Amino acid sequence: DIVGRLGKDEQAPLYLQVQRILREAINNRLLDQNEVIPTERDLAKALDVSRITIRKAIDGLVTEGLLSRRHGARTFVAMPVGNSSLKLTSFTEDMISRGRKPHSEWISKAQGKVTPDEAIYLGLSPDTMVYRFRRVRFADEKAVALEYTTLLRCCLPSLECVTNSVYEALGKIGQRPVRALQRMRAVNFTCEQADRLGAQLGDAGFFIERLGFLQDGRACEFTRSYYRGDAYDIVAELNDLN
Ligand code: 16G
Repeated sequence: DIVGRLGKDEQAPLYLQVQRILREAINNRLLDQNEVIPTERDLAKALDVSRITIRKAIDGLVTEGLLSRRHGARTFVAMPVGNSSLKLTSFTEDMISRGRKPHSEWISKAQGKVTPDEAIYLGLSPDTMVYRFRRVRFADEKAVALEYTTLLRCCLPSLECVTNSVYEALGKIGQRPVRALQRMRAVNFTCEQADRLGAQLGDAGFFIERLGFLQDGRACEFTRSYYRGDAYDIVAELNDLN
């Protein structure tokens, strides 16, 4: 029984109240990932609102990526996209392994001398040349992450080598990072981040920084990623091997 109460004196429009109830049901695992949600008719009856209101609420949650209608007409609780373990994978690989279609929108692609910040993070001398990639990353047409990458220029012959996946381009010439240091923390999106991700100002997200190292020990990549909190999860495989 996922039905909560629609607040009689609540100011929010009914469809938003319905969304709140569905969100709570999903967060509290009353509805699990991949589970079919009750039909529009049943929800309308249980919550005593019109089917149009229910449909509007569900449409919104589908657009948000919380629900999915991919399997015919039935509506499911969507699986969050995320990396399947703390392996050194790329965004493209993460999404493909989740059965999602990765795609990027480029904000910019350029080269130049390192900034003081980049030089410090990557341990480089001030006149080292780097590439900079700024992208919004999508899974099945839904914006998942905003990503800023700085890469040592000597890792790739030209900017044009990168069309989709940076790691794929690096892998082709044996320059893919083999080890990385990663730091994650929670953030609330700024206006610009929210705009790029189709989210709201202040929405919760993951901020992940990755410093990638080549086989010879040199740092080659520094990436800052802002993942939508409602579209990504981080799953780690843990061993007690000592
Ligand atoms: C991931 C990495 C990022 C890397 C990118 C390459 C995290 C937190 N970050 O987003 O460091 O640059 O993948 O992706 O996982 P690509 O090969 O699809 O361009």
